[in-house]
Amino acid sequence: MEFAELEPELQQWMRSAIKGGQSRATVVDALLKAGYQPAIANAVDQCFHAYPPTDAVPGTDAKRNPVAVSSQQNPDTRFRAFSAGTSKIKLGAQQVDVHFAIRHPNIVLFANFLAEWECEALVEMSRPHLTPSRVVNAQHGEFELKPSRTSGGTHFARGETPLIADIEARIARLLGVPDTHGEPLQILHYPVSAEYRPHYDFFDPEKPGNQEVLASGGQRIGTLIMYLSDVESGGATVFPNIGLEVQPQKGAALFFSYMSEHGKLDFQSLHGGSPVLAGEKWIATKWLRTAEYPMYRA
Ligand code: PD2
Ligand code: ZN
Repeated sequence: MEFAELEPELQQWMRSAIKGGQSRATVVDALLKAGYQPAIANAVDQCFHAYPPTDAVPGTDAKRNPVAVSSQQNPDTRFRAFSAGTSKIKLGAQQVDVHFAIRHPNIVLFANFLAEWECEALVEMSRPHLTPSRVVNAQHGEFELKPSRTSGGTHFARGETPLIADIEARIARLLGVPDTHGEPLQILHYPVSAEYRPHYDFFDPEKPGNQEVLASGGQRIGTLIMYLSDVESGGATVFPNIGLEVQPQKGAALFFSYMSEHGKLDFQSLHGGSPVLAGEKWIATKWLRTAEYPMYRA
């Protein structure tokens, strides 16, 4: 079966799956499950040849990522490398400091990423629009309410307001990934007792219910959690496999990544948001993908 003879929609799906970092086996498997004949594998090979997945590696475009190219790239991830003690990374009006940096898994805590007024503006924009947070069911792909995630949330399309566009440009400059690789900005609110139990932010590529989310923008490769409030008690972001707990601090941002340039997923990135015991917790989360994330998913 020839790639050129396939329906344009199927060609497009195949190209974005490959560009998004999906392996040959995963793409072929998804097509077989969808009812295509084994000869489809030939078309997949032709597509791999014509649109190699290396096109998807972000952070290498000098014009779009001036900060990234002037600094060291982390050999284990698709993002810049950061060292503890680096201070005053100038990003527009904000001067960001590296509070700590861990290599395996790759986790960096930045201080001063957001100004206080930006945190407060994001909270006020979101407060009237909160709905219960959902998780994607890896078996059938539906978004479901689950006791494992009890925050409320809302989201904003890329560049939806000047403030959001500015923050997204800051994230792109800091991490070295184009803003087009970002999902819509999620704003999450945790009242007392709300939590997000330990999970991975990447999608298991073997699970049928994840194929649709993977087809738009490819795999998730990194997460930036921006703390919009302090929390009186509880509410830490925890990494149970490495015994790390990060207490929210208004304006700080926690970055972690979990997919190498070769597509290897890091299972040490298991993380959660522990229950809020007193006060409330507000965060903004930006999830980053291997490839461009379509605007219409906002
Ligand atoms: O609220 C958190 O600390 C948290 C924990 C785990 C947020 C996320 N995951 C997330 O937004 O993915
Ligand atoms: Zn998470």
